[in-house]
Amino acid sequence: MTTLQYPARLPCGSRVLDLAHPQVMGILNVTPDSFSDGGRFAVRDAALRHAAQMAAAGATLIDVGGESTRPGARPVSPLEELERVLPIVEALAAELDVVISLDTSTPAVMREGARLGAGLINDVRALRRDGALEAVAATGLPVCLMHMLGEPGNMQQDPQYQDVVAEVGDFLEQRMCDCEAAGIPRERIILDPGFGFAKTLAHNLSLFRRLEVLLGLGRPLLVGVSRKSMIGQALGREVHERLPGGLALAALAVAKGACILRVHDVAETVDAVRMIAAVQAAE
Ligand code: 7PJ
Repeated sequence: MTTLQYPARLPCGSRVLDLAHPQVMGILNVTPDSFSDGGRFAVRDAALRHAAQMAAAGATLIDVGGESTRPGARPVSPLEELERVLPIVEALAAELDVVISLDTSTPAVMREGARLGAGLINDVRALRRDGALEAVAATGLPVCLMHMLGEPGNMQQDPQYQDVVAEVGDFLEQRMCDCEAAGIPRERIILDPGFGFAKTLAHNLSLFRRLEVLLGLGRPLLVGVSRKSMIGQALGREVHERLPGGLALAALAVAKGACILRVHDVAETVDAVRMIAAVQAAE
């Protein structure tokens, strides 16, 4: 087993994450148009039930998102995002013993969500919206910085890299410096290469193959590949047929040192993680 380059305990508001062991983050979409669950969980009670199921299945984080990042998705106003997300955050924080992660790029959602009990900010735009660095600094919460070029609407228009791993690493290092300058210390940062964001299948596969290189940045890695089109394209599978491919990638990510897995299928992923732990605990 590799030794950690960072402290195992990550304070997330009122809770603490143990990064010495891989943690599973369950995805809770509260967008009516999310591609893989068709917005079925948009209704508040259904969202809460789904979150409780994921927590019971072993998720230690629940990632709440109110803005679809699917290419071509309708833009959501900050007010609409606040109205979708905040009641869910407040209810989850009161009811479940998990870290509530907020999948948002919107400063007002970051600030209000933190006030209502969120423990982590997860931003696919890596705090590049006006006011986002300041908002996260003010919350004192940890943040996941994800790599993406452009915006979700145009990111898949011919993305190009000379060396995808080096360029993703340079971007994340630069964003960490920008965070530090804004008063967000490195100790609060989680990094994510952003699979499927401004990347072709070949880029995604190269990045995954050399994922461990990003551990050199000295911060915990989050990997999100659940049901993504890189699995669909590699295997020729529809969204509902991508679990085996996703579990293979989850296991590989853990072997390469990732410590948070962002997934739809929590119970299955927790079993994969537990199986790896059982082998690693053997003599
Ligand atoms: C990711 C995310 C990811 C992080 C989405 C989807 C698209 N946040 N939000 N990493 N993906 N940190 O789930 O397919 O990969 S939305």
